[in-house]
Amino acid sequence: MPEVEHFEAEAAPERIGIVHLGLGAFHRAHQAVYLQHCLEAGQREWGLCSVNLRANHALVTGLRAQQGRYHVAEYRDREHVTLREITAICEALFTGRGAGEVVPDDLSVLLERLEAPSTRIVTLTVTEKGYCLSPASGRLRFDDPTIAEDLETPEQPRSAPGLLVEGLRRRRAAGVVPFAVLSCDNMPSNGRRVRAAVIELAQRLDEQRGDDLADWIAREVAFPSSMVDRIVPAMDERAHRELAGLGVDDPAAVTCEVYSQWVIEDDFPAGRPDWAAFGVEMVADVTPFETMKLRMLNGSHSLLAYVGVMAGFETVSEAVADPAMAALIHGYMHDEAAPTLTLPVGVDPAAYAERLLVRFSNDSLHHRLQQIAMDGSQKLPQRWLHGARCQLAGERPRIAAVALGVAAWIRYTAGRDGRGELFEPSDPLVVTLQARHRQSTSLASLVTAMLGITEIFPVELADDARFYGAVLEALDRIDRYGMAAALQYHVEQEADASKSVEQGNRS
Ligand code: CS2
Repeated sequence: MPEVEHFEAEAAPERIGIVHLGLGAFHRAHQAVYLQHCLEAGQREWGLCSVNLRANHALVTGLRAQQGRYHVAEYRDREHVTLREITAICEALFTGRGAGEVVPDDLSVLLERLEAPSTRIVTLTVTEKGYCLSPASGRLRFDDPTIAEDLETPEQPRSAPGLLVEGLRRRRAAGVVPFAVLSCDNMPSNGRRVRAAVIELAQRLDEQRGDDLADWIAREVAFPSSMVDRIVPAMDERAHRELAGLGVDDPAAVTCEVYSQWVIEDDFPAGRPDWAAFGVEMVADVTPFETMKLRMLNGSHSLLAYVGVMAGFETVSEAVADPAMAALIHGYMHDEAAPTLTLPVGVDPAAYAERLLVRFSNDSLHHRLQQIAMDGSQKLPQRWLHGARCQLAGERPRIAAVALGVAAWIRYTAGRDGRGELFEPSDPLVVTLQARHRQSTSLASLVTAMLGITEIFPVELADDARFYGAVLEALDRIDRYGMAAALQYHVEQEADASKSVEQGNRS
Protein backbone atom coordinates (compact mmCIF):
# COMPACT_ATOMS: atom_id res chain seq x y z
CA MET A 1 0.00 0.00 0.00
CA PRO A 2 1.61 3.30 -1.04
CA GLU A 3 1.84 6.31 1.18
CA VAL A 4 -0.95 8.72 0.16
CA GLU A 5 -0.91 12.46 0.62
CA HIS A 6 -4.43 13.79 0.21
CA PHE A 7 -5.48 17.31 -0.82
CA GLU A 8 -9.18 17.94 -0.58
CA ALA A 9 -10.75 20.72 -2.64
CA GLU A 10 -11.76 23.64 -0.49
CA ALA A 11 -13.08 26.12 -3.03
CA ALA A 12 -15.47 26.18 -5.96
CA PRO A 13 -15.45 28.55 -8.94
CA GLU A 14 -17.87 31.48 -9.03
CA ARG A 15 -18.31 31.43 -12.79
CA ILE A 16 -17.02 30.01 -16.04
CA GLY A 17 -14.01 31.93 -17.35
CA ILE A 18 -12.54 29.31 -19.67
CA VAL A 19 -14.16 27.00 -22.20
CA HIS A 20 -12.02 23.93 -22.82
CA LEU A 21 -12.39 21.80 -25.94
CA GLY A 22 -11.23 18.19 -25.43
CA LEU A 23 -12.29 16.79 -22.07
CA GLY A 24 -9.82 13.92 -21.93
CA ALA A 25 -7.46 12.54 -19.29
CA PHE A 26 -4.70 15.02 -20.13
CA HIS A 27 -6.94 18.04 -19.57
CA ARG A 28 -8.13 16.67 -16.24
CA ALA A 29 -4.55 16.00 -15.09
CA HIS A 30 -2.92 19.19 -16.39
CA GLN A 31 -4.80 22.43 -17.07
CA ALA A 32 -7.51 21.65 -14.51
CA VAL A 33 -4.91 21.01 -11.79
CA TYR A 34 -3.22 24.39 -12.40
CA LEU A 35 -6.63 26.07 -12.25
CA GLN A 36 -7.40 24.24 -9.02
CA HIS A 37 -4.31 25.86 -7.49
CA CYS A 38 -5.53 29.26 -8.71
CA LEU A 39 -8.96 28.53 -7.29
CA GLU A 40 -7.66 27.52 -3.87
CA ALA A 41 -5.73 30.80 -3.81
CA GLY A 42 -8.94 32.77 -4.29
CA GLN A 43 -9.03 33.21 -8.09
CA ARG A 44 -12.61 32.10 -8.52
CA GLU A 45 -13.56 33.63 -11.87
CA TRP A 46 -11.74 31.01 -13.97
CA GLY A 47 -14.05 28.02 -13.69
CA LEU A 48 -13.98 25.58 -16.59
CA CYS A 49 -16.68 24.55 -18.99
CA SER A 50 -15.03 21.44 -20.42
CA VAL A 51 -16.38 19.82 -23.55
CA ASN A 52 -15.95 16.31 -24.82
CA LEU A 53 -16.00 16.45 -28.61
CA ARG A 54 -15.71 12.71 -29.11
CA ALA A 55 -17.96 9.81 -28.34
CA ASN A 56 -17.37 9.61 -24.60
CA HIS A 57 -20.72 10.39 -23.13
CA ALA A 58 -20.16 8.15 -20.11
CA LEU A 59 -17.35 10.39 -18.87
CA VAL A 60 -19.53 13.49 -19.07
CA THR A 61 -22.44 11.74 -17.33
CA GLY A 62 -20.08 10.46 -14.62
CA LEU A 63 -18.60 13.90 -14.01
CA ARG A 64 -22.03 15.53 -13.88
CA ALA A 65 -23.23 12.99 -11.34
CA GLN A 66 -20.31 14.17 -9.14
CA GLN A 67 -20.99 17.90 -9.83
CA GLY A 68 -17.74 18.04 -11.77
CA ARG A 69 -15.66 16.82 -8.81
CA TYR A 70 -13.00 14.19 -9.51
CA HIS A 71 -9.55 13.03 -8.40
CA VAL A 72 -6.07 13.20 -9.84
CA ALA A 73 -3.62 10.60 -8.51
CA GLU A 74 -0.01 11.71 -9.04
CA TYR A 75 2.37 8.75 -8.72
CA ARG A 76 5.93 9.62 -7.75
CA ASP A 77 6.66 5.88 -7.66
CA ARG A 78 4.94 2.76 -6.41
CA GLU A 79 5.31 3.95 -2.82
CA HIS A 80 4.21 7.58 -3.04
CA VAL A 81 0.97 9.02 -4.36
CA THR A 82 -0.50 12.49 -4.10
CA LEU A 83 -4.24 12.52 -4.40
CA ARG A 84 -5.91 15.79 -5.39
CA GLU A 85 -9.57 16.53 -5.45
CA ILE A 86 -10.49 18.87 -8.32
CA THR A 87 -13.48 21.20 -8.48
CA ALA A 88 -12.27 23.54 -11.23
CA ILE A 89 -14.61 22.03 -13.83
CA CYS A 90 -17.99 23.63 -13.20
CA GLU A 91 -19.66 22.31 -16.30
CA ALA A 92 -19.07 19.25 -18.47
CA LEU A 93 -20.58 19.16 -21.96
CA PHE A 94 -20.78 16.64 -24.74
CA THR A 95 -20.97 17.34 -28.46
CA GLY A 96 -19.63 14.07 -29.85
CA ARG A 97 -21.63 11.37 -31.48
CA GLY A 98 -21.79 7.98 -29.80
CA ALA A 99 -21.50 4.87 -31.93
CA GLY A 100 -25.07 4.71 -33.16
CA GLU A 101 -26.52 5.69 -29.77
CA VAL A 102 -28.81 8.65 -29.35
CA VAL A 103 -27.30 10.97 -26.81
CA PRO A 104 -28.18 14.45 -25.72
CA ASP A 105 -26.10 17.00 -27.54
CA ASP A 106 -24.95 20.14 -25.77
CA LEU A 107 -23.90 22.12 -28.84
CA SER A 108 -26.32 24.99 -28.23
CA VAL A 109 -25.11 25.36 -24.61
CA LEU A 110 -21.51 25.30 -25.80
CA LEU A 111 -22.18 28.04 -28.34
CA GLU A 112 -23.76 30.16 -25.60
CA ARG A 113 -20.70 29.65 -23.40
CA LEU A 114 -18.40 30.62 -26.27
CA GLU A 115 -20.36 33.84 -26.70
CA ALA A 116 -20.62 34.76 -23.01
CA PRO A 117 -18.53 37.84 -22.03
CA SER A 118 -17.29 36.02 -18.90
CA THR A 119 -15.53 33.47 -21.14
CA ARG A 120 -12.18 35.06 -21.78
CA ILE A 121 -10.08 32.13 -22.91
CA VAL A 122 -10.73 28.98 -24.95
CA THR A 123 -8.17 26.25 -24.34
CA LEU A 124 -7.81 23.10 -26.44
CA THR A 125 -6.53 19.54 -26.10
CA VAL A 126 -8.08 17.93 -29.15
CA THR A 127 -4.92 15.98 -30.17
CA GLU A 128 -3.00 16.69 -33.35
CA LYS A 129 -5.70 15.31 -35.63
CA GLY A 130 -8.43 17.43 -34.00
CA TYR A 131 -7.16 20.52 -35.81
CA CYS A 132 -7.84 18.91 -39.23
CA LEU A 133 -4.44 20.04 -40.58
CA SER A 134 -2.05 18.44 -42.97
CA PRO A 135 0.74 17.36 -40.56
CA ALA A 136 3.64 18.24 -42.88
CA SER A 137 2.45 21.68 -44.03
CA GLY A 138 0.15 22.69 -41.17
CA ARG A 139 -2.53 23.83 -43.67
CA LEU A 140 -6.21 23.23 -43.02
CA ARG A 141 -7.55 20.16 -44.84
CA PHE A 142 -10.69 21.17 -46.67
CA ASP A 143 -11.13 17.51 -47.63
CA ASP A 144 -11.46 16.53 -43.95
CA PRO A 145 -15.05 15.28 -43.51
CA THR A 146 -15.69 17.35 -40.36
CA ILE A 147 -14.46 20.53 -42.04
CA ALA A 148 -16.57 19.75 -45.13
CA GLU A 149 -19.58 19.34 -42.83
CA ASP A 150 -18.83 22.60 -41.04
CA LEU A 151 -18.74 24.41 -44.38
CA GLU A 152 -22.27 23.12 -45.04
CA THR A 153 -23.64 24.03 -41.60
CA PRO A 154 -21.23 26.59 -40.11
CA GLU A 155 -23.66 27.61 -37.39
CA GLN A 156 -23.80 24.02 -36.08
CA PRO A 157 -20.05 23.34 -36.09
CA ARG A 158 -18.43 20.06 -35.00
CA SER A 159 -14.71 20.56 -35.64
CA ALA A 160 -12.44 22.52 -33.30
CA PRO A 161 -11.66 25.19 -35.96
CA GLY A 162 -15.39 25.36 -36.81
CA LEU A 163 -16.35 25.90 -33.17
CA LEU A 164 -13.76 28.65 -32.74
CA VAL A 165 -14.90 30.47 -35.90
CA GLU A 166 -18.57 30.27 -34.92
CA GLY A 167 -17.85 31.35 -31.33
CA LEU A 168 -15.89 34.34 -32.58
CA ARG A 169 -18.57 35.21 -35.17
CA ARG A 170 -21.19 35.28 -32.44
CA ARG A 171 -19.05 37.45 -30.20
CA ARG A 172 -18.39 39.99 -32.93
CA ALA A 173 -22.13 40.09 -33.74
CA ALA A 174 -22.95 40.62 -30.04
CA GLY A 175 -20.25 43.26 -29.59
CA VAL A 176 -18.29 41.12 -27.12
CA VAL A 177 -14.48 41.26 -27.10
CA PRO A 178 -12.92 38.06 -28.44
CA PHE A 179 -11.58 35.27 -26.25
CA ALA A 180 -7.92 34.29 -26.53
CA VAL A 181 -7.31 30.83 -28.03
CA LEU A 182 -4.74 28.68 -26.22
CA SER A 183 -3.76 25.38 -27.81
CA CYS A 184 -2.35 22.80 -25.38
CA ASP A 185 -1.52 20.10 -27.94
CA ASN A 186 1.87 18.73 -28.91
CA MET A 187 2.29 20.61 -32.17
CA PRO A 188 5.04 22.98 -33.24
CA SER A 189 3.95 26.64 -32.91
CA ASN A 190 0.53 25.40 -31.87
CA GLY A 191 -0.89 28.92 -31.49
CA ARG A 192 0.23 29.96 -34.94
CA ARG A 193 -1.12 26.75 -36.46
CA VAL A 194 -4.56 27.15 -34.91
CA ARG A 195 -4.63 30.79 -35.94
CA ALA A 196 -3.86 29.90 -39.56
CA ALA A 197 -6.51 27.14 -39.56
CA VAL A 198 -9.19 29.38 -38.03
CA ILE A 199 -8.45 32.21 -40.45
CA GLU A 200 -8.42 29.85 -43.44
CA LEU A 201 -11.80 28.42 -42.48
CA ALA A 202 -13.23 31.87 -41.78
CA GLN A 203 -12.02 33.10 -45.18
CA ARG A 204 -13.79 30.25 -46.94
CA LEU A 205 -16.97 31.00 -44.99
CA ASP A 206 -16.64 34.72 -45.72
CA GLU A 207 -16.68 33.90 -49.43
CA GLN A 208 -19.89 31.92 -48.90
CA ARG A 209 -21.55 34.54 -46.72
CA GLY A 210 -20.08 37.75 -48.10
CA ASP A 211 -18.56 38.59 -44.71
CA ASP A 212 -15.21 39.88 -43.41
CA LEU A 213 -14.89 37.82 -40.24
CA ALA A 214 -11.43 36.48 -41.17
CA ASP A 215 -9.96 40.00 -41.20
CA TRP A 216 -11.50 40.74 -37.82
CA ILE A 217 -10.07 37.53 -36.37
CA ALA A 218 -6.63 38.30 -37.83
CA ARG A 219 -6.74 41.77 -36.27
CA GLU A 220 -8.39 41.14 -32.93
CA VAL A 221 -7.79 37.59 -31.67
CA ALA A 222 -4.75 36.41 -29.71
CA PHE A 223 -3.49 32.86 -30.29
CA PRO A 224 -0.60 32.38 -27.84
CA SER A 225 1.40 29.18 -28.25
CA SER A 226 2.10 26.90 -25.32
CA MET A 227 4.16 23.87 -24.36
CA VAL A 228 2.51 21.34 -22.09
CA ASP A 229 4.16 18.40 -20.37
CA ARG A 230 2.84 15.69 -18.09
CA ILE A 231 2.70 11.95 -18.68
CA VAL A 232 -0.91 10.86 -18.36
CA PRO A 233 -1.65 7.28 -19.44
CA ALA A 234 -5.16 6.53 -20.68
CA MET A 235 -7.30 5.25 -17.83
CA ASP A 236 -8.03 1.55 -17.91
CA GLU A 237 -9.57 -1.02 -15.59
CA ARG A 238 -6.26 -1.73 -13.95
CA ALA A 239 -5.73 1.95 -13.05
CA HIS A 240 -9.27 2.18 -11.66
CA ARG A 241 -8.63 -0.99 -9.60
CA GLU A 242 -5.48 0.53 -8.12
CA LEU A 243 -7.35 3.69 -7.23
CA ALA A 244 -10.13 1.66 -5.68
CA GLY A 245 -7.40 0.15 -3.50
CA LEU A 246 -6.65 3.69 -2.29
CA GLY A 247 -10.32 4.21 -1.53
CA VAL A 248 -11.04 6.25 -4.66
CA ASP A 249 -14.20 5.15 -6.41
CA ASP A 250 -14.44 7.77 -9.14
CA PRO A 251 -15.18 7.06 -12.82
CA ALA A 252 -13.65 10.41 -13.83
CA ALA A 253 -10.39 9.96 -11.89
CA VAL A 254 -7.04 10.12 -13.68
CA THR A 255 -3.61 8.78 -12.87
CA CYS A 256 -0.42 10.56 -13.88
CA GLU A 257 3.18 11.27 -12.94
CA VAL A 258 4.17 13.95 -10.41
CA TYR A 259 6.11 16.02 -12.95
CA SER A 260 4.22 18.81 -14.71
CA GLN A 261 5.29 21.72 -16.88
CA TRP A 262 3.45 24.46 -18.75
CA VAL A 263 5.09 27.28 -20.69
CA ILE A 264 2.76 29.87 -22.20
CA GLU A 265 3.23 32.91 -24.41
CA ASP A 266 1.83 35.81 -22.43
CA ASP A 267 -0.78 37.24 -24.81
CA PHE A 268 -4.21 37.43 -23.18
CA PRO A 269 -5.78 40.81 -24.00
CA ALA A 270 -8.96 40.05 -21.99
CA GLY A 271 -7.07 38.81 -18.92
CA ARG A 272 -5.92 35.45 -17.60
CA PRO A 273 -5.53 33.50 -14.38
CA ASP A 274 -2.37 34.14 -12.39
CA TRP A 275 -0.91 30.83 -13.52
CA ALA A 276 2.62 32.08 -12.89
CA ALA A 277 1.99 31.90 -9.14
CA PHE A 278 1.74 28.11 -9.52
CA GLY A 279 4.76 27.28 -11.59
CA VAL A 280 3.60 28.13 -15.11
CA GLU A 281 6.33 29.88 -17.08
CA MET A 282 4.93 32.93 -18.89
CA VAL A 283 7.30 33.80 -21.76
CA ALA A 284 7.46 35.92 -24.91
CA ASP A 285 8.34 33.02 -27.21
CA VAL A 286 7.63 29.41 -26.46
CA THR A 287 9.46 27.96 -29.51
CA PRO A 288 12.69 26.78 -27.80
CA PHE A 289 10.70 24.97 -25.06
CA GLU A 290 8.29 23.46 -27.53
CA THR A 291 10.92 22.20 -29.98
CA MET A 292 12.99 20.74 -27.16
CA LYS A 293 10.04 18.89 -25.67
CA LEU A 294 8.71 17.65 -29.00
CA ARG A 295 12.03 16.27 -30.22
CA MET A 296 13.46 15.04 -26.92
CA LEU A 297 10.44 13.75 -24.99
CA ASN A 298 7.86 13.03 -27.66
CA GLY A 299 10.50 11.93 -30.19
CA SER A 300 11.82 9.41 -27.65
CA HIS A 301 8.29 8.31 -26.84
CA SER A 302 7.53 7.56 -30.48
CA LEU A 303 10.82 5.66 -30.83
CA LEU A 304 9.95 3.62 -27.75
CA ALA A 305 6.48 3.06 -29.16
CA TYR A 306 7.31 1.70 -32.62
CA VAL A 307 10.60 -0.04 -31.86
CA GLY A 308 9.18 -1.22 -28.52
CA VAL A 309 5.92 -2.67 -29.85
CA MET A 310 7.81 -4.41 -32.64
CA ALA A 311 10.28 -5.81 -30.10
CA GLY A 312 7.41 -7.21 -28.03
CA PHE A 313 7.24 -4.69 -25.16
CA GLU A 314 3.97 -3.40 -23.76
CA THR A 315 4.67 -0.33 -21.65
CA VAL A 316 7.16 2.54 -21.57
CA SER A 317 8.75 1.53 -18.26
CA GLU A 318 9.10 -2.07 -19.44
CA ALA A 319 10.76 -0.91 -22.66
CA VAL A 320 13.31 1.44 -21.04
CA ALA A 321 14.26 -1.27 -18.56
CA ASP A 322 15.78 -3.09 -21.54
CA PRO A 323 19.45 -2.02 -21.92
CA ALA A 324 19.35 -1.87 -25.72
CA MET A 325 16.15 0.21 -25.73
CA ALA A 326 17.63 2.55 -23.11
CA ALA A 327 20.80 2.90 -25.22
CA LEU A 328 18.68 3.68 -28.29
CA ILE A 329 16.82 6.46 -26.47
CA HIS A 330 19.92 7.84 -24.81
CA GLY A 331 21.78 7.92 -28.13
CA TYR A 332 18.82 9.44 -29.97
CA MET A 333 18.51 12.26 -27.45
CA HIS A 334 22.23 13.04 -27.21
CA ASP A 335 23.43 12.54 -30.77
CA GLU A 336 20.39 13.22 -32.92
CA ALA A 337 17.85 15.44 -31.15
CA ALA A 338 19.85 17.71 -28.80
CA PRO A 339 22.34 19.01 -31.43
CA THR A 340 19.41 20.32 -33.53
CA LEU A 341 17.97 22.45 -30.73
CA THR A 342 18.23 26.08 -29.75
CA LEU A 343 17.80 25.47 -26.05
CA PRO A 344 15.89 27.67 -23.63
CA VAL A 345 18.24 29.75 -21.50
CA GLY A 346 19.64 27.76 -18.58
CA VAL A 347 18.62 24.30 -19.80
CA ASP A 348 21.32 21.64 -19.83
CA PRO A 349 20.41 19.08 -22.49
CA ALA A 350 22.23 16.21 -20.76
CA ALA A 351 20.37 16.84 -17.50
CA TYR A 352 17.07 17.18 -19.37
CA ALA A 353 17.70 13.86 -21.14
CA GLU A 354 18.61 12.08 -17.90
CA ARG A 355 15.48 13.38 -16.23
CA LEU A 356 13.38 12.10 -19.13
CA LEU A 357 14.84 8.63 -18.76
CA VAL A 358 13.97 8.69 -15.06
CA ARG A 359 10.41 9.77 -15.88
CA PHE A 360 10.05 7.04 -18.50
CA SER A 361 11.18 4.40 -16.03
CA ASN A 362 8.41 5.24 -13.53
CA ASP A 363 6.86 1.78 -13.28
CA SER A 364 3.93 2.88 -11.17
CA LEU A 365 2.39 4.15 -14.43
CA HIS A 366 1.11 1.62 -16.92
CA HIS A 367 1.80 3.78 -19.98
CA ARG A 368 1.03 1.58 -22.95
CA LEU A 369 3.24 1.91 -26.02
CA GLN A 370 0.21 1.35 -28.22
CA GLN A 371 -1.31 4.56 -26.81
CA ILE A 372 1.71 6.57 -27.93
CA ALA A 373 1.85 4.74 -31.29
CA MET A 374 -1.59 6.07 -32.23
CA ASP A 375 -1.83 8.71 -34.96
CA GLY A 376 1.79 8.40 -36.06
CA SER A 377 1.07 10.25 -39.29
CA GLN A 378 0.22 13.33 -37.23
CA LYS A 379 3.23 13.07 -34.94
CA LEU A 380 6.26 12.03 -36.98
CA PRO A 381 7.04 15.38 -38.64
CA GLN A 382 7.54 17.42 -35.45
CA ARG A 383 8.97 14.58 -33.36
CA TRP A 384 11.56 13.12 -35.78
CA LEU A 385 11.55 14.54 -39.25
CA HIS A 386 12.26 18.23 -38.58
CA GLY A 387 15.25 17.15 -36.50
CA ALA A 388 16.47 14.71 -39.16
CA ARG A 389 16.34 17.50 -41.74
CA CYS A 390 18.49 19.71 -39.51
CA GLN A 391 20.96 16.84 -39.10
CA LEU A 392 21.13 16.24 -42.86
CA ALA A 393 21.87 19.91 -43.46
CA GLY A 394 24.94 19.63 -41.20
CA GLU A 395 28.40 18.21 -41.71
CA ARG A 396 28.27 14.88 -39.93
CA PRO A 397 24.60 13.95 -39.90
CA ARG A 398 23.39 11.44 -37.32
CA ILE A 399 20.04 9.98 -38.38
CA ALA A 400 20.32 6.28 -37.57
CA ALA A 401 17.84 6.26 -34.67
CA VAL A 402 15.22 8.18 -36.64
CA ALA A 403 15.77 5.87 -39.61
CA LEU A 404 15.33 2.84 -37.36
CA GLY A 405 12.20 4.47 -35.93
CA VAL A 406 10.73 5.14 -39.38
CA ALA A 407 11.48 1.54 -40.41
CA ALA A 408 9.82 0.24 -37.23
CA TRP A 409 6.83 2.55 -37.88
CA ILE A 410 6.52 1.17 -41.43
CA ARG A 411 6.42 -2.38 -40.06
CA TYR A 412 4.08 -1.33 -37.27
CA THR A 413 1.57 0.14 -39.74
CA ALA A 414 1.20 -3.32 -41.31
CA GLY A 415 -0.73 -4.23 -38.13
CA ARG A 416 1.22 -7.08 -36.51
CA ASP A 417 3.23 -6.53 -33.33
CA GLY A 418 6.46 -8.16 -32.19
CA ARG A 419 4.55 -10.93 -30.44
CA GLY A 420 2.72 -11.82 -33.64
CA GLU A 421 -0.59 -10.30 -32.48
CA LEU A 422 -2.68 -8.60 -35.13
CA PHE A 423 -4.10 -5.14 -34.47
CA GLU A 424 -5.73 -2.34 -36.41
CA PRO A 425 -3.42 0.70 -36.43
CA SER A 426 -5.29 3.76 -35.21
CA ASP A 427 -4.41 6.62 -37.54
CA PRO A 428 -6.41 9.11 -39.62
CA LEU A 429 -4.32 8.05 -42.64
CA VAL A 430 -4.82 4.31 -42.03
CA VAL A 431 -6.47 3.72 -45.42
CA THR A 432 -3.54 5.30 -47.26
CA LEU A 433 -1.02 3.40 -45.12
CA GLN A 434 -2.70 0.06 -45.73
CA ALA A 435 -3.01 0.71 -49.47
CA ARG A 436 0.73 1.47 -49.70
CA HIS A 437 1.52 -1.80 -47.95
CA ARG A 438 -0.76 -3.76 -50.28
CA GLN A 439 0.53 -2.16 -53.45
CA SER A 440 4.24 -2.55 -52.73
CA THR A 441 5.96 -5.47 -54.39
CA SER A 442 9.40 -5.17 -52.78
CA LEU A 443 10.97 -3.66 -49.69
CA ALA A 444 12.46 -0.84 -51.76
CA SER A 445 9.09 0.00 -53.32
CA LEU A 446 7.47 -0.10 -49.86
CA VAL A 447 9.96 2.45 -48.49
CA THR A 448 9.48 4.65 -51.57
CA ALA A 449 5.70 4.40 -51.21
CA MET A 450 5.68 5.23 -47.50
CA LEU A 451 8.20 8.09 -47.73
CA GLY A 452 6.14 9.33 -50.68
CA ILE A 453 3.20 10.21 -48.41
CA THR A 454 3.64 13.97 -48.66
CA GLU A 455 1.22 14.70 -45.79
CA ILE A 456 3.92 13.21 -43.54
CA PHE A 457 7.32 13.34 -45.26
CA PRO A 458 8.65 16.57 -46.78
CA VAL A 459 9.74 15.89 -50.37
CA GLU A 460 13.32 17.00 -49.64
CA LEU A 461 13.63 14.33 -46.97
CA ALA A 462 11.96 11.55 -48.97
CA ASP A 463 14.27 12.39 -51.90
CA ASP A 464 17.42 12.40 -49.77
CA ALA A 465 19.32 9.24 -50.69
CA ARG A 466 21.00 9.11 -47.26
CA PHE A 467 17.64 9.08 -45.48
CA TYR A 468 16.01 6.67 -47.89
CA GLY A 469 19.03 4.36 -47.75
CA ALA A 470 19.15 4.34 -43.95
CA VAL A 471 15.43 3.54 -43.64
CA LEU A 472 15.64 0.78 -46.25
CA GLU A 473 18.67 -0.77 -44.59
CA ALA A 474 17.00 -0.73 -41.15
CA LEU A 475 13.78 -2.21 -42.50
CA ASP A 476 15.68 -4.93 -44.31
CA ARG A 477 17.47 -5.82 -41.08
CA ILE A 478 14.21 -5.87 -39.09
CA ASP A 479 12.60 -8.18 -41.64
CA ARG A 480 15.58 -10.52 -41.85
CA TYR A 481 16.66 -10.79 -38.24
CA GLY A 482 13.81 -9.39 -36.17
CA MET A 483 13.43 -6.13 -34.23
CA ALA A 484 15.58 -7.14 -31.24
CA ALA A 485 18.57 -8.03 -33.44
CA ALA A 486 18.15 -4.90 -35.57
CA LEU A 487 18.09 -2.84 -32.38
CA GLN A 488 21.22 -4.51 -31.02
CA TYR A 489 23.03 -3.88 -34.29
CA HIS A 490 21.96 -0.22 -34.20
CA VAL A 491 23.24 0.23 -30.65
CA GLU A 492 26.66 -1.28 -31.50
CA GLN A 493 27.04 0.77 -34.69
CA GLU A 494 26.11 3.98 -32.93
CA ALA A 495 28.52 3.33 -30.09
CA ASP A 496 31.28 3.04 -32.71
CA ALA A 497 30.07 6.18 -34.49
CA SER A 498 30.13 8.15 -31.23
CA LYS A 499 33.65 6.90 -30.47
CA SER A 500 34.95 8.04 -33.82
CA VAL A 501 33.26 11.45 -33.41
CA GLU A 502 34.99 11.79 -30.01
CA GLN A 503 38.35 10.79 -31.48
CA GLY A 504 37.81 13.23 -34.34
CA ASN A 505 37.06 15.99 -31.85
CA ARG A 506 40.21 15.23 -29.83
CA SER A 507 42.60 15.16 -32.76
C1 CS2 B 1 2.83 10.94 -25.87
C2 CS2 B 1 2.39 12.21 -25.17
O1 CS2 B 1 0.89 9.80 -26.55
C3 CS2 B 1 1.85 10.47 -26.93
O2 CS2 B 1 2.04 10.74 -28.10
O3 CS2 B 1 4.09 11.14 -26.43
O4 CS2 B 1 1.05 12.20 -24.85
C4 CS2 B 1 3.25 12.50 -23.93
O5 CS2 B 1 3.01 11.56 -22.91
C5 CS2 B 1 3.01 13.89 -23.39
O6 CS2 B 1 3.22 14.82 -24.40
C6 CS2 B 1 3.91 14.18 -22.20
O7 CS2 B 1 3.87 15.53 -21.90
